[in-house]
Amino acid sequence: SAGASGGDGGDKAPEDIIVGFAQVGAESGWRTANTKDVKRAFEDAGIELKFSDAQQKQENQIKAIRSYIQQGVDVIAFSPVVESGWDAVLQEAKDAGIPVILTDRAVDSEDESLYESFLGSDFVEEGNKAGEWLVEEYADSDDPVKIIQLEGTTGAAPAIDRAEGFAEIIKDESKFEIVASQTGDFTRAGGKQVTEALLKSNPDVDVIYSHNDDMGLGAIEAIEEAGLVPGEDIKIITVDAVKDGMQALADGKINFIVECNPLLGDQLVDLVKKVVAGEDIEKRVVTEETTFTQEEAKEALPDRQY
Ligand code: GYE
Repeated sequence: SAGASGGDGGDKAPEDIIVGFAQVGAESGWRTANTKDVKRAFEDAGIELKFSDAQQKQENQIKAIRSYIQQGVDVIAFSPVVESGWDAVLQEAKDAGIPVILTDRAVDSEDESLYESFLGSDFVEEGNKAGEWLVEEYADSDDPVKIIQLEGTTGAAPAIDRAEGFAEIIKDESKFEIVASQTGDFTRAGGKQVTEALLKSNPDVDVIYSHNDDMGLGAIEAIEEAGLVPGEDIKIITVDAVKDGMQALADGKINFIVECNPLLGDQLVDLVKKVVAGEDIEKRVVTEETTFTQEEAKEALPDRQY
């Protein structure tokens, strides 16, 4: 392929490769596990990793990417905080001959030559799985089911796709109604604050669908402070399956979790090596994931690493 296809030859030893990684931030347990795994994988591979944390701000990520271009790194990897607005900086990387690998989150650029590959989960599928559990859970009742949705960061691929995937499944049954949907920015504090406010305007809500565990954990605090029992008075579905989420699931406070795997480090290293060697890589690498019920969480918890 032309342009930023990487590789100044296939003979670069790992210790001669430099990768710049522009991380979203440290907003959630998922993110912490992801950062740790990426750092671990590059260290194991003996590849130098320059790491930056954008504190959930796109402008910081763009700055970090520009600085990696200036430093002439071999590969840039990043997890775009939002989907839009990357064309200019990606073009700069391409012009500099530096290949880019999207890690975890996607961009909406129409020109796919601006990046080599997108490694990460299928967020629409995750939303589907959340919806399917709900449909099954309420299969025997025709009563209305009122849902509050806690959205991830506005404009982020996982927020857009998890909403879409969920809506796709529940739309066929009129008893399901999303009575309120607001962003909690993927943080525990955000989830708590939004739930507190939305419980006041929707005291009869049945279900909370949260785009990640952390916001769901915040919602649990708000529900308990309102004198209600999470998992019983209000059912909770989340996405991620980090340890704190799994613990709450095992404790009966969350009802169902769709897994999103943060351990992308080894796959990223693999893609980096191939790109540097000038090999063709797949444009889309999807991570494999499962789901957990309360019983399954109890079984999985002792071995859960993150
Ligand atoms: O689900 C959430 C994190 O992009 C898949 O970002 C990731 C999401 C993850 O803040 O917890």
